[in-house]
Amino acid sequence: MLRRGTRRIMFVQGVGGTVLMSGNITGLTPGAHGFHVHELGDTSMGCKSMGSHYNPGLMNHGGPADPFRHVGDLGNIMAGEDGVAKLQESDHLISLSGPNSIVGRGLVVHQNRDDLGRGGDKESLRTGNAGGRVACGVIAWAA
Ligand SMILES: [Cu+2]
Ligand SMILES: [Zn+2]
Repeated sequence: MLRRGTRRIMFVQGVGGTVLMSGNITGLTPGAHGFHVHELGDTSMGCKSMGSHYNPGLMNHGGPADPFRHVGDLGNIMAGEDGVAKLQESDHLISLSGPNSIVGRGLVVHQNRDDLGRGGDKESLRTGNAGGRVACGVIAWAA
């Protein structure tokens, strides 16, 4: 769950293991914003203390459809002219239990578009050149 004001994202895991993500994030600039699970659910220094992309397999950065990627690489969310990103996505790699569990980790929205590892530079293979962190929350159990 990512919560800041009215922002809240729910993660639900289906029978086959696929995790469904749904919810709205408000107050963004229009356009694409990198969207990742980071390794730490630590907000002691705001979004900065959430560490790097969650990457238990020690892979390069990629996009959600890539066979090799950080577990936390969820691609981009798209905010409309009203600054609202309506999220309705699923992912097969993140999990709510087991070795790829995202519970207790950080969910981060970035300032810029994630280039999904195709930027052609070193930073692209680390962070997707998504820039600063504009919103974040700790993924936690909810009723
Ligand atoms: Cu990130
Ligand atoms: Zn990544």
